[in-house]
Amino acid sequence: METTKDNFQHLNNDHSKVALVEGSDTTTYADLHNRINCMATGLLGDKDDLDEERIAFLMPASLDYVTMLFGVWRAGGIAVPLNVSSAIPELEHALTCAEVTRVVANGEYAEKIAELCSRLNIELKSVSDIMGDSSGQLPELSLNRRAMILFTSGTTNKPKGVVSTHKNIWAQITTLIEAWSWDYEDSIPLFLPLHHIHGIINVLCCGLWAGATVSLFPKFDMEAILDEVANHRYNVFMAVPTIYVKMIQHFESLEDSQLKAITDGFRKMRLNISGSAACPVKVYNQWLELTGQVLLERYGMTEIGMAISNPYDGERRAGAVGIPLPGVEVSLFDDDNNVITEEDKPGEIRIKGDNVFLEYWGNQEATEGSYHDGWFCTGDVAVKENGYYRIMGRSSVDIIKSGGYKLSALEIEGTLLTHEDIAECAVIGAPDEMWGEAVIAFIGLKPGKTMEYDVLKAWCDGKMSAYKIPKQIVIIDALPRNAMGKVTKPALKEQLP
Ligand code: MCA
Ligand code: AMP
Repeated sequence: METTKDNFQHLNNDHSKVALVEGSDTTTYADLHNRINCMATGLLGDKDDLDEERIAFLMPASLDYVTMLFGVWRAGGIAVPLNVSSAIPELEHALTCAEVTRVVANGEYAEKIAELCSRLNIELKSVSDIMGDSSGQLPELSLNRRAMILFTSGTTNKPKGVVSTHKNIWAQITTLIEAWSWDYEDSIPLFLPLHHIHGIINVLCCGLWAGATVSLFPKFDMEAILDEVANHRYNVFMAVPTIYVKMIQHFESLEDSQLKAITDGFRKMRLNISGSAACPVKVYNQWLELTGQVLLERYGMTEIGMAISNPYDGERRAGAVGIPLPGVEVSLFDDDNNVITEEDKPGEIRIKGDNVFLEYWGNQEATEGSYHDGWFCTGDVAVKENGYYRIMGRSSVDIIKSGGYKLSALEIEGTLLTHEDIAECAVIGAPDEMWGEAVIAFIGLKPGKTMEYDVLKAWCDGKMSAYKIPKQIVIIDALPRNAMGKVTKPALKEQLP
């Protein structure tokens, strides 16, 4: 039986290299390994195996987060990392959808979720409550076991729980280790949210698999991170396009000497990667001019990890996402489900491989609906040009990508419709230089009602994560609808102010 025991070879008793940096604290691979085993032992209590118990944790990037993720894995549980910036209704959906039985959180995060856990009858503990004093016997796990549930928005109202097995995670990591030449000497900052593949797999897991050093930041603290870049602390950098746009804007405010120190820090790196959303050619060119780095753009999705990437060695083409990663099968299909073999003809990207997720938790209908003839259907449309894939957009207008986050227009509409003055609404993503797309809500009010943007924004607070709150509202008499009564969102895009 293939088991998980050979994964993460550097996480062992004798490895004295620094695995994690958090402020002025460092943790070696050996210490991290021992801490993870103590956590796994504490989670097990008197059981031999957690048998896929769903254990959620609500914490930003930290030693505790890493201990929880790997501790749950080693004890045979399913890790459910929660979004630290979620509003309570969003956390409630995640906990109930994944049928979570235990939540782990410390300090302010424990306070935030305590009432909810008590209402849902879910045990809430801190890391120190659970951590065992020493490491006990841990189970041997087949690679086919379920390992993680991440939530992703789609063309349904509420986010779905994407279940990945240990084998999926293994495949998602090892393809990137090979394709991007991850190395023991690598050093990378991690400032992305840790409830998505980008931060969890591409940065944290790849870094620890390679034996590299990962520096943890609870959020994108631009000045602190750029200080470390100027000190030549890192040789690999991974971010969403919005972060590159923010840094380029920030550079304009710097003195020449400060700017030179930072751009030299980037220039000396071996790799800068952009992904999670389309990287505008303008940003690719600005980054090249400022830092000498040719951004490597890649394409992925929560359900599949990374699938297509520009090459590490070879031409990195602006505006394109490159070629299939090792072990990942990629094809384009037309509307009649025929494979497109010729170049320059757009079609839906479909994927096969060990990287592809197992199922949506508790939602067999959605799982079956996302496959066709054994191919996972991404809903993204691409074209192949001179051997490289270029993403053209998505087949659904109801999916918005903002700041690298995938948002469901339907979910935001569902919340807005609970406002007592709103009769109807439609949410769209409008092109935006900073965020890729910005959330705009077209709102039809009940008779005699008025609405100020700031009042609605304050009302949304606590009901949805900040990045979902519309950036702008447009009050409209009646939404445009087709003969079937469905709102025609493309017509709304034309009415954008
Ligand atoms: C925040 N704000 C926004 C957005 N986000 N406004 C519009 N659109 C948004 N998306 C607003 C806040 O409400 C606030 O407004 C102000 O901007 C500052 O917010 P803050 O959170 O401090 O901003 P930030 O820290 O600068 O965050 C921007 C960020 C962050 C660093 C780009 O959004 C981020 O980490 N994004 C990465 C997401 C990610 O990892 N995605 C990967 C998933 P006000 O001042 O008015 O209150 S995709 C994935 O995993 C797949 C597999 C893949 O391919 O990678
Ligand atoms: P998520 O579901 O949050 O994992 O987001 C996955 C989606 O992000 C994909 O289906 C694409 O629509 C989008 N995406 C990821 N990388 C890129 C990229 N390099 N260019 C364009 N879109 C991307």
